[in-house]
Amino acid sequence: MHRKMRKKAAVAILLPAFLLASCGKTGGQGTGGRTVSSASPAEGNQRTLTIGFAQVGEESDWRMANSRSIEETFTSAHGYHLLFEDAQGSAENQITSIRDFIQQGVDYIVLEPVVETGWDTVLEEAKEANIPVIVADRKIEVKDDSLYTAWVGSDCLLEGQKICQWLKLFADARGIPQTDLRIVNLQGTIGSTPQIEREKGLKEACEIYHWNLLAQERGEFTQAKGREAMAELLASHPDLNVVYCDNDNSAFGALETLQKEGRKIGTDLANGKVLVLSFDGTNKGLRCILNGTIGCIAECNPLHGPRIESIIRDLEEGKQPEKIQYVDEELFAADNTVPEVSVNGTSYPVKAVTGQLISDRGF
Ligand code: GYE
Repeated sequence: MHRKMRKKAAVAILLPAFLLASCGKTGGQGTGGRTVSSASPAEGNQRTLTIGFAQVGEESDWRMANSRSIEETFTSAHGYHLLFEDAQGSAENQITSIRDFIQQGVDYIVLEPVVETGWDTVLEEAKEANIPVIVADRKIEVKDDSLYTAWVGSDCLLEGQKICQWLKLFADARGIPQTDLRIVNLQGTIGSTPQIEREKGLKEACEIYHWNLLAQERGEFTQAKGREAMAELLASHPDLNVVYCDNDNSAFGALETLQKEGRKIGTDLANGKVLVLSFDGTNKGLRCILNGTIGCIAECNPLHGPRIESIIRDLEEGKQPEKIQYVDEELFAADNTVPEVSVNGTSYPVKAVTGQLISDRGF
């Protein structure tokens, strides 16, 4: 009851701040630290919204861009007090942070979960405390969907399906029999949505096109683990010719190892090159497409700050946001050998990477 009253008051007084924000006020700078931004709304005396944000960690370029997007969105100048907690890759730490947020009586909890399961109890506690929970990036699997208000993030299954469709059509275009594809998978954090869904896309395609999935090894979404996992895979499967990396950073590690081991890297499978595929499309990832070391990248967009803010704005205005919100994403390759891919009846163009395209992007 008490919370409802507070929320109503906020609707009336926060609106002008949001309108101002959409009239060209800049996003402001990050908090400069990893914990708290100072609590002073820029305009008038409207109530500051306290946001408890439970972040996964700092494992990848994607994650760093995602954290920046959050910090640049939830600034004190825009009427927010951001409590930013970095879980260093541990779901346990995230549970502790959520309990702290509840204790502190934050207005909203934003969770980017490490893995999909294990959230029921702590989110019931948030619900009892009447604190809305917004889930972003990775998904959660809970018995009761009312434990979170909305989710925004990527369709990682679609990303996997798109990149597999590209590989299929690329092999066709180059006259490589599908059965000649010998694939290894560098897996992201086991039990996380991108790992689960990108693997599903790959395994579906292996069934349909009779690809050989030689092995899977944990790359943990990091460059260091990607490097190590690639060394093991090369030792046990020297005949591999495609590396399906669950993100750009594990691909960077894989590339280092392939180079060190003297393997030829590129799209020319017929001449013994190893074809590397990846997800994210960070600046550095796209530059690898330009220099010929990554063949294709399915974009995974990390700029969730404004998307989460728009959900919070809806809630503050008494509107019901869409429960599940997918982000539109692109597919990148060096050229138009494959002009488009088609998944479940929808066509997606393949974008040829240029220097201009890279410098125009926000991450
Ligand atoms: O692909 C990877 C990051 O959860 C979608 O996590 C995100 C993934 C992203 O570390 O680079």
